[in-house]
Amino acid sequence: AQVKPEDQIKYRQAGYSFMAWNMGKIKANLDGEYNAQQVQAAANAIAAIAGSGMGALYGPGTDKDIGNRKTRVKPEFFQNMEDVGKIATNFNAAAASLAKAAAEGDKAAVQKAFGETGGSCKACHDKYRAD
Ligand code: ASC
Repeated sequence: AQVKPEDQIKYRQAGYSFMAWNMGKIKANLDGEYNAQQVQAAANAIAAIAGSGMGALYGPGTDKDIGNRKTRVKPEFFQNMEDVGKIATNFNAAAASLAKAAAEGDKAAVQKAFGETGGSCKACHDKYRAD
């Protein structure tokens, strides 16, 4: 199915926003009282979205603002797809590790995988997101 460029941007932003909410919940659990069920639910949500094929939402026409949809993606993103692919693979692997650690209720492993997951978020932002 053909998804309009402005809708591709909308869906990818929705995915990142939903992951950010769940990252925040995991951080709150690591910083405060640890609720293994809540961490597992949040990690599963992140892993599912990370593994859902979001690369399909960076099609032609999604490199700049369109309609009333704004994007912060830099042109460099589309010029370095091999590097972007590596970051995405790292992100997906980290999110899968996070979900596995959460399922095992291993707080130390969650801490480590959470750091790796956030690190791969940041790696892409630093290179390919404006502001
Ligand atoms: C988050 C969030 C991000 C990443 C990033 C990690 O919770 O919203 O964009 O983690 O801050 O460095």
